[in-house]
Amino acid sequence: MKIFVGHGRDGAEERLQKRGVSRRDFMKFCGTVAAVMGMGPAFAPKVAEALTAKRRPSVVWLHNAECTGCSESILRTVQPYIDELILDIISLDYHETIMAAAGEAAEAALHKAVSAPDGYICVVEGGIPTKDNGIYGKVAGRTMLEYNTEIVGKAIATIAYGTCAAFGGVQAAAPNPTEAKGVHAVIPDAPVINIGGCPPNPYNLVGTIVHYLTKKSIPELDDNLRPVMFFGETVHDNCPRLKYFDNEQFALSFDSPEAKKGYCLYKLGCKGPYTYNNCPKVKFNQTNWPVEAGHPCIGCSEPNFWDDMSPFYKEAE
Ligand code: FSX
Ligand code: SF4
Ligand code: F3S
Repeated sequence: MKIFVGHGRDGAEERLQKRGVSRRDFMKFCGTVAAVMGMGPAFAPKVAEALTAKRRPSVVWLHNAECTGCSESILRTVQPYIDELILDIISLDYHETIMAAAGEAAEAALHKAVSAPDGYICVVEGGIPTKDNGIYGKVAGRTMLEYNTEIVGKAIATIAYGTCAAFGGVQAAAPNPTEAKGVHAVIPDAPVINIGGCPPNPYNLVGTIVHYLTKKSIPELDDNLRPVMFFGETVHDNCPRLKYFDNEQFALSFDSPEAKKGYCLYKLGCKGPYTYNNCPKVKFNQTNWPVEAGHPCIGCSEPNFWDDMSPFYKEAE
């Protein structure tokens, strides 16, 4: 698959059609985005309109300490057109993992994007190491701490995509040797939207961008700066196994007949009641999500989940 980074600004629909994405596929995608945002099907044409506008927001995408699963969750979508769509919605001017440019050319692209007169949206993946002035994470000779502070600081808004960027994530788990932190903790004055999840769901990213494009504002956020439209309910609230929880029918081992019957996984460690995310509704690749696949929710969209939600395979105390 060829990804175009820093491409021109003609109609998105036209470009998608050239790459084999039919109008039907596109409208289906817009309908799903509308549903994920909690809007009815009547909102789908508005989504389409926002996504096909000639002027798209310039996006600078930074990588810090992380596993890159957040980008992978977009790039490995089952339907090959979804990653094209997502990357086409935005004018992705700088993305360290997928851009073709390297070295000085990459640095020049970054400089051009951050100097653009219309401004830019920043998407950040990964936690920021802060110990010893940030020397444990560097890109192009500068610490992640330094360039995040500059680029996030100048952005119109920043989307901290994934639990690492939002809350520090795995590298911030005890003993956190690099004193890694989420974007908001490092740059508290910048407008930041947290999309929790390790990995996060790409539809929650698209929905946030569509909200910004259609309403010209950032969505309502919860106390952890996550959009309420995606993180307003717990995994447990919408779990298909909830009826078993209510009837106190629990699977006690993964290979038990009860597990096969779809009984509740609470006693096997499920943290769904304490975890705000829309996985049961949106699923990954519109196909499946941990609890439906037979695995307890480990609370991956919550701050400090590696420490606070573990041991993952033990009933919560
Ligand atoms: Fe973290 Fe993302 Fe988990 Fe991985 O970039 S949220 S470790 S899926 O990759 O940052
Ligand atoms: Fe709740 Fe988890 Fe049981 Fe689902 S499996 S009902 S999320 S405790
Ligand atoms: Fe994460 Fe739990 Fe969803 S582990 S992917 S929030 S089901």
